[in-house]
Amino acid sequence: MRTRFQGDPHRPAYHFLPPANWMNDPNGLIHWRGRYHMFYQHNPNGAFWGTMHWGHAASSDLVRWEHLPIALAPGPEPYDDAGVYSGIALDDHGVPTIMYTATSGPQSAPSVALAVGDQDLVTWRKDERNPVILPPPDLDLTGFRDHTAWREGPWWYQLIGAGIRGVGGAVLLYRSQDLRSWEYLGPACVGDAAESGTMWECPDLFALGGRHVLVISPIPLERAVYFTGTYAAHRFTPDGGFRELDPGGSLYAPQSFRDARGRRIMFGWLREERAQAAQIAAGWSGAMSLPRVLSLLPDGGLSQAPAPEVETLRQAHARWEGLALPDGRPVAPDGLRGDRLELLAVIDPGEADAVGLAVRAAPVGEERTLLLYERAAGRLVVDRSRASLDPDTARDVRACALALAPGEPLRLRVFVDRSVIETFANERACMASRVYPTRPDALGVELFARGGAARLIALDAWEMEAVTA
Ligand code: DQQ
Repeated sequence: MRTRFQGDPHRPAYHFLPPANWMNDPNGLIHWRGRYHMFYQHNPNGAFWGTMHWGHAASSDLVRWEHLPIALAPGPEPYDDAGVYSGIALDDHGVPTIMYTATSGPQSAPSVALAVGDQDLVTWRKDERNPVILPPPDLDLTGFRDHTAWREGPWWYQLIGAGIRGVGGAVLLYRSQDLRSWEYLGPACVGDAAESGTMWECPDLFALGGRHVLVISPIPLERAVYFTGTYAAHRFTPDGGFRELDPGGSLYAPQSFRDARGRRIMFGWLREERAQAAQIAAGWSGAMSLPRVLSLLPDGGLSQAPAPEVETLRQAHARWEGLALPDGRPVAPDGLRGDRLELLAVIDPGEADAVGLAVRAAPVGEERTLLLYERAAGRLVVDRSRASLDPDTARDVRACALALAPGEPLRLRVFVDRSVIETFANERACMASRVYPTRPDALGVELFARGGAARLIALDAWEMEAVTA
């Protein structure tokens, strides 16, 4: 595989991805006996969605992963012969247990199935009682799949993502004492289709900072969002409307878990944003976000920070301080180039309307991706309008809210990993996007200010270790 993908200019070098072929949702994230395990939706038959299996990898540091054998495959029993869809891994009193959406037949009829693993989480045995849950017959559902679960005393509780026809997305609540026989308790939360979509994929519910957070990937929004709220008496009551988790264009179907240190860590699938033919020709599709540690901000929003372990990938370092950023004249820090970088820029926006960074920039700007803070709009923008000369790649402008307080510098932390640009700003804004420059010299980094002069306080840049094959 090393030879096969060597020289592929788009294949990420330090964002997790399988040895080859298709990957989508992270599944069954669990910290088990000192190792992190990541399972993922995987098609071993090509770089396109289909014949869903569970791929598997393990790591002791969240960033260097060992690929392990495929954990779950469809069949041979009919209940999951159409695919082993997304799910979770649980510690059932020391017994590693997977719950997943089993799909069957040409219509991919969904149910819930269970498998039990060995202590290394390498081999899995499906339960004879499968399927253990069928969709509730009294609801007219547009979808029924994906899981999140937790324990309360003797009870396991589980939410399943769903859509109620003519109403909206929903999460359906179940409980069990043995993970095999489940009681349906009704919807724990139902959305309005016009606001939050017709079906909620990949629900994830967890307590954080004294609140509860419900993350969903609604159809047809094509991006993950979250509600904060209260979970009590079998109901999740949102504090208000949903907020954006990562509007960068790529991140979908995230899942989180609590590690042994009590951290709430999330990974999300970074979808390709180029033509399917290009994905198939490349022989791989999909990457995982960096591990993000979640916390709650004073305003109730979610803060996502790269796990400190990511810093262990840092190699050669350079630093620049105190550079003037004149209006409209980009500044290229001497010698700074690359497609495998971490950049940490602290910028005083001064009088400028907008300040930021260009990455994956070709010499005279034929291709480049901009990450910029726009003061008046109070937003962080990823501008891909000139990211690539290839018209079959995403070339749009995406934004998320970011208002700097008076005197607060912009702190942009940007991870450039070939086709992945993952940006974190001021501990409260976060966007992951995919870019596919065609020019081999699209390696430049520039700092810029528009509509007034600004000042770079400091820029740290690291080359990042290549850890994927
Ligand atoms: N992907 C899985 C589903 C889930 C969707 C199937 C989200 O379980 O709803 O591959 O990307």
